[in-house]
Amino acid sequence: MEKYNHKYGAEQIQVLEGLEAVRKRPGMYIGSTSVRGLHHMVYEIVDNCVDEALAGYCTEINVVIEPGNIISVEDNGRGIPVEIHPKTKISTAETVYTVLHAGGKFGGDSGYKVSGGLHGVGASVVNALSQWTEVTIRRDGGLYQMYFEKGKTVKKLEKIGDAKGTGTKVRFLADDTIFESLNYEYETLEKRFREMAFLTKGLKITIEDKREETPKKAEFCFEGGLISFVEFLNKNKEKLHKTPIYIEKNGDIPVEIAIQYTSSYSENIYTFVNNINTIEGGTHLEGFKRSLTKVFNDYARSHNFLKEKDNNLQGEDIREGITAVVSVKVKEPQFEGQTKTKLGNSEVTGVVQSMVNEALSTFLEENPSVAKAILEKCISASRAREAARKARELVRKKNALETSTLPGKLADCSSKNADECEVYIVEGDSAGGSAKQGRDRKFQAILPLWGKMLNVEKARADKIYGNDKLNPVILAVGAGIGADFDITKIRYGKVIIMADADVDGAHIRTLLLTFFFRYMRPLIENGNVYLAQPPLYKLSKKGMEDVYCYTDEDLEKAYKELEEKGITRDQLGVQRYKGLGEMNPEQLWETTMNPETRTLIKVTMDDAIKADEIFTLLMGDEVEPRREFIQANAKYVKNLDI
Ligand code: 0R9
Repeated sequence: MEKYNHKYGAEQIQVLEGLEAVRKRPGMYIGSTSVRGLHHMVYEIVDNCVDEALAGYCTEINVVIEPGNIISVEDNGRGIPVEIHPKTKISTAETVYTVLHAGGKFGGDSGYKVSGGLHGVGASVVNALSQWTEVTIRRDGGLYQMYFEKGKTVKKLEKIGDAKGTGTKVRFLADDTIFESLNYEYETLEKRFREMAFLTKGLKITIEDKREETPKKAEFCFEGGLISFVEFLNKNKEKLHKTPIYIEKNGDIPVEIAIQYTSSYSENIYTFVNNINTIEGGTHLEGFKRSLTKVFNDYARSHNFLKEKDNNLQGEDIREGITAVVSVKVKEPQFEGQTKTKLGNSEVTGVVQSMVNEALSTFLEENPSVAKAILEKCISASRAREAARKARELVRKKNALETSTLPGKLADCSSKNADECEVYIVEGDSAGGSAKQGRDRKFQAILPLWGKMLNVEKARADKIYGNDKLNPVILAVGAGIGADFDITKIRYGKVIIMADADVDGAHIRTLLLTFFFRYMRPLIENGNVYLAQPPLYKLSKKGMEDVYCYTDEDLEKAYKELEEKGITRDQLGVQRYKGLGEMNPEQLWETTMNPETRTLIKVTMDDAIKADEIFTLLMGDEVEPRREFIQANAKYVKNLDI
């Protein structure tokens, strides 16, 4: 690309300093330089297209991962304005790509930007953090193009031909000197775009991965919007009513909600503000929960489901088995909380609450059979809660009689400072034995689990308290479960699941993750749950230090590196670890438990949701999806357990 020579004026120098700041502190603008931040680059660009769709001008967005990890995003909106901007004296399009936060500031008449990634910083940040960016615009019958390198204009916007229709296409290559890796995960992008399509009724989003010989692609367009979202989330669950309850109001704060009850015992409420997933909830969730509790209690009283002597149903009773998506649009959202995903705007609570009060009570009056099915479940949940309280009391009394409230199998650590303490939940007694001997007993505790675990999908809280497999986990963590869970009481800052790298290990991991997701969710949200990574292989040779490999790719890499040192494959002894129990205490310490050398994977809500989905599928009542999943995944099983 030929360099474009032009002199910088005072405005432009300020611009370059702005983008230089982005390159100096990328984390501040894009969250992180890990693969998460890399994906945010794509979301930032796609968010601009969604804004155009929300303004009513764009119906289709096409995303392509091109070979070499180049991202291409195209929309069929109005096209970014091309005329010279009166303030910057350069084209509006170049302004948007070179001035920090310009998209919002220079936006034309719409002035109502609601979509937005976690950081909402826009095109100029993506431009600053890319090796190159190419922007092509179709507008007013012309085809325009401009080109940047590391945020600097290399080729100013110029008309390069004629064009039919309107739209914007952006291609960029993220800067590999800034991001840890440029390897986009197709599945992550696919999931996000599916979610975006659910949240913007009728908008078509396509994604295609052209990096492999056989490209992967998907197309999302949901005329049902949130109704389709809830149906998707419940696809493997037994529903209590056929069609989701749908509530929509387009006032000053537009609110859209879909609700469907299932026979499961879990509560799944997903909330969004301006299409951003508010994982930590906030005022919109608060308003929704308050209204649910009030409306169902009022209905239960007025229709004799609750007698005068009966206590009111509690919120948790009413939310058992619920799947709901709550989406609000707020002009100036305030995000709070640890991950800045909690809505703080207090005015939203009342708006959501009064809207749901009205719409839901009308729905229940008009659909008495649905109301009956839901209320019967709520009442049985309230009975189970009472039974759980009694079971909990029993466990507490029993523990008070015993000398210690900690489970017998737990080898605790000596430190009582939760921040530095960690508990390894280990599958099997023999691995537990090695872990106990190998650990640093000052800050590492070991809790061996054995035998068949309880299927949490088919059990309520009353069955979990007192269950001989899960109760030790509850007691060891020390913070209760369900509505009683109190994160300030956790006894360990890290709860580490250490299971074999085989099918049984995967099963126990899924079971425990699902249990944490359903009954100790703040533990995951707070980032306290980890997966240990035991090695899969050991390469050894006399006179050479053992080499541990954690994946098949690691093994190939190690072979290559050793070959470069003159050590051939047939000179090496290869041990494939079938289970943790095969490692002696020293090996287990060195490879999996020593904080200096181990690799821990922090479990995110995404992982837990995936575990929950798989678990619902494998353990739930619906047979057909389970059969489909097993058939589709049977081919992978041999790779899991060689
Ligand atoms: C492929 C990625 N697409 C975009 O980034 C994109 C931005 C954009 C846009 C407008 C239309 N389509 C777009 N696609 C637009 C917005 C407005 C007026 N005309 C066109 C407006 O906001 O009023 N723009 C986003 C910001 C800007 N345009 C603006 F600041 F230049 F106006």
